[in-house]
Amino acid sequence: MDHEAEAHRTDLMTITRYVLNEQSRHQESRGDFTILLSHIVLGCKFVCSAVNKAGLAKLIGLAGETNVQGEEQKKLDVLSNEVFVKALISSGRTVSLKAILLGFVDPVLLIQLGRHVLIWIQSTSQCILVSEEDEEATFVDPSLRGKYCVVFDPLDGSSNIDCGVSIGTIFGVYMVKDKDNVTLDEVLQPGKNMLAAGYCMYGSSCTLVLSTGSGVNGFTLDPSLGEFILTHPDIKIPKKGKIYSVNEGNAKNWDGPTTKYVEKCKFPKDGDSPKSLRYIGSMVADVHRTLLYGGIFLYPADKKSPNGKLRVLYEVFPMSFLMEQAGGQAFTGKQRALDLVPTKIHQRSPIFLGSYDEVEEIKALYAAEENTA
Ligand code: AFP
Repeated sequence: MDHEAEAHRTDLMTITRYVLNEQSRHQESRGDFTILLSHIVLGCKFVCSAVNKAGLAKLIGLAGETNVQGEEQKKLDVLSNEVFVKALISSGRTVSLKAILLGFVDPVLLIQLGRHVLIWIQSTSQCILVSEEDEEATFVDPSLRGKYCVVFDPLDGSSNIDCGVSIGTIFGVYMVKDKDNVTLDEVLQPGKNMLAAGYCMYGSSCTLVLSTGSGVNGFTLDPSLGEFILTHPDIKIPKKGKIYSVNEGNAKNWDGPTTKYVEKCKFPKDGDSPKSLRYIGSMVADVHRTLLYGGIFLYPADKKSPNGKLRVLYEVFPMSFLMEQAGGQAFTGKQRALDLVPTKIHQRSPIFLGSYDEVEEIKALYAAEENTA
């Protein structure tokens, strides 16, 4: 890339311009997705700004603490949740939606629902909420239904907040099948039915990576403009990689194929060099590196957690969608991740995702184990 030329580029492709361009390719489109996305982007900008001043603004630490003025502190993940909930709500027809939504859910309760919140938001003012702690979905008035469902984790990797490590927001968007008959099944769909997915990483720069089903593009926030600018067009993951990324502290409880794969990364027998291990413990950051540099990210099942740790709807599916769109693969140990049909909104699944060839190796190890069983 010619960096000097880039620095003087005046024809800036902002994320909004990019999505509007995409929209113009679909004649039936009425701009609802663009509106929805602009609210997700706003949420990301707000969280980015809050993350950047977390220490200064006393946004780190436990929720429920009070500052010197006696005001209650909001922990960053609680604040992020609140911001996304409100940004998404306002992507509908704000006033009526708020009135209706608040009729169903007390706003304070809404903020306390926890970090993993699932939101359906329809551009014509319809909204259902489900939280990690609340197994039941909250449906808003059926007469106001629209067409999108958004699943998201507003601040993934939050155990890293207090030490300033990269964290992120993950989201996925579904289209409602039958807006006159909305049920939980709208999001209990295989990930391959997602319309769009992405993440925003709050790291040394703020990067939003998005796929609307035709490739993957990365946008970096220019703080002076307050705009996400296309900086990583048409991201393709390298076919092979030299990095593996896993919490090796769980190794004693892994199954055979995972153990064999990691052993091979460290002690290759085919004359290859050993792979490097990189593990941040923040899925957005680990997946972002994997997408750009190649390699594999794994959070396998183990004896203590037979379904792994990561949540299907708002961690596994969006990241698997992006990987496939970038030319990589995502596998659960049993099947293509995006073919999985979740039966619960907070379901977990083991996941192996990354470069095509690396995931092929894992698939072969699981197939071999199945054949010997
Ligand atoms: P936290 O949000 O609790 O920090 O968990 C982050 C996460 O869901 C995901 O972002 C990481 O990849 C994974 O968990 C890390 O899990 P381990 O700490 O068990 O390695």
